[in-house]
Amino acid sequence: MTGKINGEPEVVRCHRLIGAEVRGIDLSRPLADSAFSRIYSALLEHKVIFFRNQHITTEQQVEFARRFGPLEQNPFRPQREDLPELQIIKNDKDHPVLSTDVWHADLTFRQFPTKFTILRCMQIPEYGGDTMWADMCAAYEGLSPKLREFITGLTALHDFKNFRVLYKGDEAKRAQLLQMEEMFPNPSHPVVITHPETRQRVLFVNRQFTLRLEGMSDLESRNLLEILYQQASIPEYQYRLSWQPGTLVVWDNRLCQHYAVNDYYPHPRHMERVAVAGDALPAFDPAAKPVRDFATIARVHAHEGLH
Ligand SMILES: O=C(O)CCC(=O)C(=O)O
Ligand SMILES: [Fe+2]
Repeated sequence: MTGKINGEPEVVRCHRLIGAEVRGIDLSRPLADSAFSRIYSALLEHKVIFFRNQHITTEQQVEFARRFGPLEQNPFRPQREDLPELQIIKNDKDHPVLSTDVWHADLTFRQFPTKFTILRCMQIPEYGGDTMWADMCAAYEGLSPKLREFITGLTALHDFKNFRVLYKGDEAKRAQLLQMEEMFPNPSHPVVITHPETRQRVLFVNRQFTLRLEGMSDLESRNLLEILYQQASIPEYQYRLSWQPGTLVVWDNRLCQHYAVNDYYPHPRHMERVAVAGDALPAFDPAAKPVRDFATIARVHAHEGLH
């Protein structure tokens, strides 16, 4: 990186619960540790943060992403050969959206699901193509106390479900699928996790990758999961962003889920994506005290009886 070092960022809240804009930062220039640490705490506080007008190189995006931790590779997305940590999400007439239009946290079919995702817009479609995020702390806190108590301690199996369509066809494809199944045997994750840094409780099941609740019948699991999935669809818990080329977003997959709105086909939309590898997900800890009472607003909202 060259040029004048960045000053301190300005963080502008965009929503009561989730989403903030980081201003005054040019990611093509050096970023002091103090400025990065302000960005990192904004990420934990707002769950998803965005920067406008970052007309940077792919390498600069990767370099910025590495500040958040070691990067992971995504087994199901096209990558740049010389830079396997980079995934290219390019949709057009011949490449319809694959499964990003379902609420999810990234790669929960892994034993250690993705921690952070760093996504940058290269090309916007003629219209549409927004992305939405849902606050999964509010999703948890907005459940009735009885249901919160019931789901505490439950675990769920996860699977790369929708990506299985990539392996339809001949013998070779089936062999590849077997390999993927061996690489990603259905992990079991707590239904409610405690975020390792903020200590918030988070609802951690998602429609895209959760397979079933353990220790329950199929019918019970399906119906209870449906109630839990619906929490991500509550508008008050959501932030929706319209992209511009050069918009760069970072989110914490342990605090929120996302949904790429699929309303622009067949127009082209192009994004570059890098993700930070995760580690163990701590289960619900009854003694955990959120470092700040982030969730109060969600709880008050639920108690107003709106849902
Ligand atoms: O294309 C988008 O807006 C989001 C895609 C997505 O799900 C991801 O990058 O993890
Ligand atoms: Fe995703």
